This record gives sequence, C-alpha cells and structure tokens, in this order.
Amino acid sequence: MSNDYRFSFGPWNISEGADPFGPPVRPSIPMAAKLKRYQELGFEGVQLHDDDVIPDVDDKSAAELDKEAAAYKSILDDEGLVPEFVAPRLWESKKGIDGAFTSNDENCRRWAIDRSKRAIDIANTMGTKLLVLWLAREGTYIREAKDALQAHRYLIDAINQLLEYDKDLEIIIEPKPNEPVDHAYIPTIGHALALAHQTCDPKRVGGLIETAHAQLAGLDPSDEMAFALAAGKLWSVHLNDQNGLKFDQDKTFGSANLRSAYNQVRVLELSGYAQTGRFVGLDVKAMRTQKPEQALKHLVNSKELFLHLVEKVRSFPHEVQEQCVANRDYEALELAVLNHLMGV
Ligand code: XUL
Ligand code: MN
Repeated sequence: MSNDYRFSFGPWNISEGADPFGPPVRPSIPMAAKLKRYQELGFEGVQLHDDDVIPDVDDKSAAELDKEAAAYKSILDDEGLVPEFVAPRLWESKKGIDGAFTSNDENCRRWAIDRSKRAIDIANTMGTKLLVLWLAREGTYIREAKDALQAHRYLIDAINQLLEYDKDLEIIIEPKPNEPVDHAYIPTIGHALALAHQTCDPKRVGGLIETAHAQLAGLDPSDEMAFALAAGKLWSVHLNDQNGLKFDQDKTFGSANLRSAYNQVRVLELSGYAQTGRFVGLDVKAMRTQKPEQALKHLVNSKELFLHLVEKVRSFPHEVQEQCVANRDYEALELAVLNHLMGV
C-alpha cells in the first residue's frame, strides 16, 4: 500500500443527510468532534469554508475574525491537522441570491469581494495561502438575466482585486458546469485556466478538479486533470463519483466508475502528484439512507479505494501496455486493463 499521498476532506463531508426534499436524518456532529475524527480516519488536511471556521463571518469585526480563526487554528494544531485551504461560502448568503462577483447588483458585487477578503484574512491567520473559489452562483438560470460578456470582466476584476489584496495569495478555481445555476460561467478547467491567464498574476491562479463536476460537463475527469497538470495548475482535487447526468451526487470515489477512478489515479501517478505535497481531497457525502454509526465510511472507503488503485497503477505490466500500443492492439490493452482491475 502506498502512503505517500496526503489526504484531506471538509467538515461538510460529515453531513446530516438533508436533501432539497427532506430534513436532516442524522444528528449533527459538533465541529470539535468532527476534527477529532480526522487523524483516526487517516486524514491530515482540512478543507475549510470561511464559515466552517467562523459562523456568521459577515457580522464579525476584523478583531473577532482574527481571534476566532486563531482559536480554530490551535484546535487544528492540537489535533495535528493542516488547513489545506479556505473558501468563501458566498452562495449561502442572502446577499448572493443572484450571484456574487457577477451579480447585477453593484452592492452585492462589492460585498462578494469584501467577504472574500475576509476569507483571505482567515486563511492567513490559519496559516494557508490557498483560497478556493467554487463559483457557485456565477451563471444564470436564463441567458437574458445577465450580460455574460460583462460577467467575465467582473470575474477577472474580482480575482485581480483579491490577488492585489494579498501578494502571497494563491487562488484555486473549482469549475462546475451547473447546479445550483442552470449554466455556470466557468464550467470546466479550460475555462478556469483561460480566466487565470487574463488576471494580473496568472502564476498565482490554478485549478481544483472535482470528478463529479467534470462528469456533469460530459468530460473525462482524468483528461481534465491532465490538462491542468500539463500546465502545472492542478493544485487540488475533489475526488468522488457520479452515476450519470443528474444532481451532483458526491458518491464514494470509484463506486460508480471504477475504470474512470483508475484513470484519475493513473494520471496523478504519472505526473508525480504525490511528490508535490498537494492534497488529495475527497469531496464525498454519506448516502442519506446511511445510519449515523456508518456515516463516515464513505471517507475511509474512498481513501482505501484510492490507495488500492495506486497499487493497481504501479503494478500494471508496462511491457504489455508498450506491446499493445506498438501493435495498435487496443482491444488487447482494454482487456489487460480490465483483467488487471478484476485481479484475473
Ligand atoms: C460544490 C462543491 C463544493 C466545493 C467547496 O459542488 O463541490 O463542495 O467543493 O465549496
Ligand atoms: Mn467540490
């Protein structure tokens, strides 16, 4: 078993099982109790929204933010945990009802930038320079609702303001094509990196690829990763799985598409991702139907599956691959991969 990868997840991945059609089905677990579980589950990194660290971020003074972030950081230190990144949770505020950076309302756009600066302050106190932007409501339900051209200018302007606010900051864009909006402005890593290159400091803007988000865009997650890796821009991942084109399921990694999971691990292995020290994040959710006592299994199982697939990638007979490719015998290669995965 390989243990040279570093794993992370977010406190939201220990969930109460609520969905848009029904209430929570499991008791909520206090933050401190969640953090206690990380190490025993084999995780080192904690992915954080600003309001995971500090509830009601908008209502707090700068001094309060600093004090509360420092207190949270000392809990992480006590638990031997590392904060991977902080992400402003702009989509859950009433102010961001129609988008944040791309809202039609100037006051909302200003709030979104201010709130993101607060998230940067929190990240600094926590000791991470990484800010993740999942651009949740930056898009539309109907095309005519916004000026898309202008929206892209707003996005670049917002990112520039954040880069200028903190010269050590690195911004990681997490693309997703839809949900909650019908069409998002930054649906794929290609869009994210094209945006990055239009900012005032492209070398400080990278990407995070989530398996399910790539699949919802009809794309192969491992090729999306390769695109970012080739540009030196894969700065985190959210591995999970997705059973076809429906709501964002955040299923256990490899549970629906084992072959696709294998190829995601393969591309990370080929690129030497483990050696970069960057985290393998698991953005997985327990099934709503799961009993509380098993509601952490999705995290452990995803990590175990990842590590099994690392072994599968490392033990694949390279001479078979080389021969098949040289002979253009892709049926033989396909069968060799399937047999290897099945252990026959
Ligand atoms: C949304 C999503 C979020 C982000 C973090 O689909 O993946 O969990 O990863 O805000
Ligand atoms: Mn995610």
